[in-house]
Amino acid sequence: MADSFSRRDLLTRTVPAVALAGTVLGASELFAQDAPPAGLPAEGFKDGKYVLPPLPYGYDALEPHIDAQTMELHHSKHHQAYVDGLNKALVALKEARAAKEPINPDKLAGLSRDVSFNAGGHALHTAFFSTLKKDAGALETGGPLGKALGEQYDSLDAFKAHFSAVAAGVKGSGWAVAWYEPIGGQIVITDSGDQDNRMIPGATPILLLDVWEHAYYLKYQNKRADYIKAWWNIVNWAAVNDRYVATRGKK
Ligand code: MN3
Repeated sequence: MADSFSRRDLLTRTVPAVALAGTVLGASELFAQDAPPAGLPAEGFKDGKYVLPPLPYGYDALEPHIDAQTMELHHSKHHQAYVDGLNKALVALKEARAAKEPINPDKLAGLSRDVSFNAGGHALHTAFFSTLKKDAGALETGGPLGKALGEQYDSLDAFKAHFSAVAAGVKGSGWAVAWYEPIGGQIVITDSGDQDNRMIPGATPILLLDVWEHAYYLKYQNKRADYIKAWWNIVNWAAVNDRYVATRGKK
């Protein structure tokens, strides 16, 4: 399982494309292609539908940094809900077209947002869970990602400080995401806005942190900064480096 998440051809590539696709009525045709636009790992879809990928570790594997109950709820309830919501919205859009009823703009807007929101949730959670591991070890500063961060942020510590500040500054629900932006070749950190807004079309998330309250509140309550600090202990840098190398190679 863990190996499959690091395979180049299975990496999440076009989350923004999914999000943007969800804003147009004809989006569901895109999802019928053999290769899903989300570039989700094979565990993320099956037989023309999106499915919940199993975690590559147990729910208690990230203790004490993230508790088992949070992991179980986050994966089996929250992530599952995004998968179900995405499938449901795509079917509803298809049925709306088939019915050939007068266009209801409010209904279409709602379904479009459902696709975008849930596709973002599915893709981001899949990538997030696949880049966590207890005792994963430090980033190799001489490796591809280590070198890039050193050149672009001066140091790994400076990058981490920047990323942590973005995560801490998320208003309401959202994510901090470090993207590889392919035109400028830069690693850019943004906050996601829920899980489908303020993304960078064409860019690939390589490191991401969910700061929705469901991701940490059972253990950390209002102390999001403590959660962010603890999370750095379980970043699977080898997996993050793999994501970076894979997407950079597609430039
Ligand atoms: Mn979440």
